[in-house]
Amino acid sequence: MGQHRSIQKGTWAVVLLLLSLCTAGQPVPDAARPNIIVILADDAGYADFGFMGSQDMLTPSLDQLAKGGVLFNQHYVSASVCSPSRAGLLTGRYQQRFGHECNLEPEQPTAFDTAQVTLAEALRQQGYRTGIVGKWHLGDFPHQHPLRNGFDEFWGFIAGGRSYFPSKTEDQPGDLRAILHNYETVTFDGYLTDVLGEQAVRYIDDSKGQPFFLYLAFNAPHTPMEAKPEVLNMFQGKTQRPVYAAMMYSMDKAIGNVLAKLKKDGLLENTLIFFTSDNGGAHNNGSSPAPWKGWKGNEFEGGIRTPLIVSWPGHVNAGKTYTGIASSLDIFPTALQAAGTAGNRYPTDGKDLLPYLKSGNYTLHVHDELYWRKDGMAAARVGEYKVLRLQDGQAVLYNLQNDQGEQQDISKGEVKRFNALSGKLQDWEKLLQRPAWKEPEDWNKVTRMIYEDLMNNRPVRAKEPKDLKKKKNETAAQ
Ligand SMILES: [Ca+2]
Repeated sequence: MGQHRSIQKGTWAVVLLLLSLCTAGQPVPDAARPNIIVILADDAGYADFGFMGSQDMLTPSLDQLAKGGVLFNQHYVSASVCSPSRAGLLTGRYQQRFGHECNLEPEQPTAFDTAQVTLAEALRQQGYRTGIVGKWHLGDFPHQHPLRNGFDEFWGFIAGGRSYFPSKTEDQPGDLRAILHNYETVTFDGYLTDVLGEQAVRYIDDSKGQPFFLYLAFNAPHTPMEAKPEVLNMFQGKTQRPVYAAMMYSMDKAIGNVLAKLKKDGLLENTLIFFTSDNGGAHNNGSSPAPWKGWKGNEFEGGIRTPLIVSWPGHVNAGKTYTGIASSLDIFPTALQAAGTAGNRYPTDGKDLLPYLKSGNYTLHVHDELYWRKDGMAAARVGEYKVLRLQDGQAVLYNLQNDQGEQQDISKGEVKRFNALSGKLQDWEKLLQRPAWKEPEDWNKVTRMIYEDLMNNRPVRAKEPKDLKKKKNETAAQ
């Protein structure tokens, strides 16, 4: 009897064990664990997309994505240049909090602060497979490598830019522009933007059976301006900027291939997709800053305001425009919340967008206050007002509600408001670390000149350091 009982007990133990194994192996319901894809363009102009009304850019895949999701037209990135914007996006924190204020030159040992939790790290903790395809630009020391910062797989390059075609000089082991697959230098054939799309599709294929995070960081349409000849032909004579248009079209096509892959595998419904550009259009790639003032490198609207598409069929409405203020810092907590974890477990400056997307009131500001600073040049957006301030205290105040072009400085007429915003900006700066590195002095000088000229509504004297030299030579020749 006793023996019988213990056999019974043993049987139950096995059954319970099997049951518990079954439960442990059972995936969390699909809806709670969507795949997450963040797609980043590099230096694209705010309105240079079909879905933003462009007449000469062809972006049918992104237009489709926007149609199936929500378009934020008052979305800001956290920096006006590549590296700090990516540091903010991937951590969900104002990157100046950890010294990542300036753009990144090679060989900066204090670049990306690896103590920060990246979105990849946080999602990996939730059981996600994590991959980056494309441009890193967060540091080139071994500890700053994507695989040391939360990514399971890396196919791309470490530098801030590179040729779109295989290059004898760039595709060399040890060159920061060379393509790496994880730690190994690899070669590629054809046009890089196409290949990034192919690698993204391959990564999705390899991720079968596991929720995945894909950070697809294109270098298009950043310089060098290089298009595929057959795509360039499509745009010759049809636009003033055929190379840029061709590069945008190729990026859109690569994104289209990723979307087609998701559709084919039945994953589109269960994938949360974000698309934006890391900063506004640059002065040297054919992008247009319209309808804004400023461009990449400064904190007028043209440098920091980029369209954001959020797509998650069944969870996020289709074909809507969100006009309230949002930030690229919101991607981190939104993705984590969607992945079934509380986004606020991490010290983020962003906010979960999902409640705002479900609210039905798409005019609500997700942020009443947003702040920027690069190399001492800073800005604050508080409600409809925006202050921009240089190191020496020169500052302007705009009311964006009736002056979206930032033309009328009202700081003298609205002294109280000007002082309040300036005070808020200073309070925010108290939270920040000193920049862990600075930008080259000639760039700092040119950027300050650009601010002064734009603040005074006059033509800019220089857009990059080489313009200063040109000017000097012209003056000497006169
Ligand atoms: Ca950029």
